[in-house]
Amino acid sequence: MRVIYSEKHALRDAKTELHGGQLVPPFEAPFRAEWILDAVRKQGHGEVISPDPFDLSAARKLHDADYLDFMATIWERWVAEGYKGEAIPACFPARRMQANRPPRDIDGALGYYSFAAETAISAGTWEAAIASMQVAMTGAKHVLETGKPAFALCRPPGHHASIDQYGGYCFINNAGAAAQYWRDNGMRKTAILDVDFHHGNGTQDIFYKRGDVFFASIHGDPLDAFPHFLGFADETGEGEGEGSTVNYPLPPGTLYGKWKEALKDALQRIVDFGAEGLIISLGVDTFEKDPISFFRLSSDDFLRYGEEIAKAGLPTLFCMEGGYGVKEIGLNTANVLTGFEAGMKK
Ligand code: OKP
Ligand code: ZN
Repeated sequence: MRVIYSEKHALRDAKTELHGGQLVPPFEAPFRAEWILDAVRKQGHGEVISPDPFDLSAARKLHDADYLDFMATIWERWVAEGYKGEAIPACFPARRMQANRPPRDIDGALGYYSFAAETAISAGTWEAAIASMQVAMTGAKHVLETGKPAFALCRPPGHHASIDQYGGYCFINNAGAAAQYWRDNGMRKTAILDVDFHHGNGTQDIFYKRGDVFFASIHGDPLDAFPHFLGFADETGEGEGEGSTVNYPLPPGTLYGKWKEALKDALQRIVDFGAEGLIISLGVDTFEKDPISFFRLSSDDFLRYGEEIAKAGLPTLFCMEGGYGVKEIGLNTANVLTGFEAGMKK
């Protein structure tokens, strides 16, 4: 399978993540992309290309202009402010406060344009985020032009990035940019299936009122897992998007059997919707040994579900999202791609 990768991911190398009351080295770190690239090569997915230099015009259809301006300038503003650490928000527009006036003050702006505090902004973060989006869009272009699948090795991930907020290690919605590319280049309907352990709140937010991009997510129940405040089964879309969002929140300890039922249901819904292409937000943090998640998929389960996805018979782009800590993130990612290719031949 064609792989798209950019060395610029390494520019996203924050030193801190707010975790358990401490500033720890981030779970979302450069080694992830290297381990994944090595493993996909090892399984023969060796045709690795660099991304095309796409500009932000697709991203502008997903994210608000003021959010993108904020993201482009926050690091230099933070440095000019004289702060010593990385940029971390500490005050948010919570219940019964007003969330309609972007503050002039930098601490206020950070809270306004984010929904969580674990993700520290550092030098190079924005450049890496743009490269990650380009990786996804280049993958989308490849799939559209050839009809063949592709793996966009995106880093940083994207599925938590909403219309106007970053968080959960995400800044630009990469899968969303890929879907937008398809829409702008002739596909009438597309679908994003998010199999990362965490709910794709950003992707859902972006497409919630749109009827042209179906969104399905299988994830840890928000009552038990990040991002906590979105991803419930009663969220089904709004307006033109009514019926084109579906969530499968699942409990701690979920094994492949139950997870696969959700996957099959989601794929059926996507086929019924009439999607002409499928984007998989591919997080491998559903793995039993993932350090921050609670599903129990084994490495072989990733092969199996890759095969299931191929049965939908759609032009498919895989966009990397999460998966942390253990060496198996490479194996598990490569297994999905290998399983998918095996399923295509059946
Ligand atoms: C990003 B992606 C750990 C709690 C979780 C943020 C998780 C972001 C996951 N201290 N914090 O969806 O894999
Ligand atoms: Zn995740």
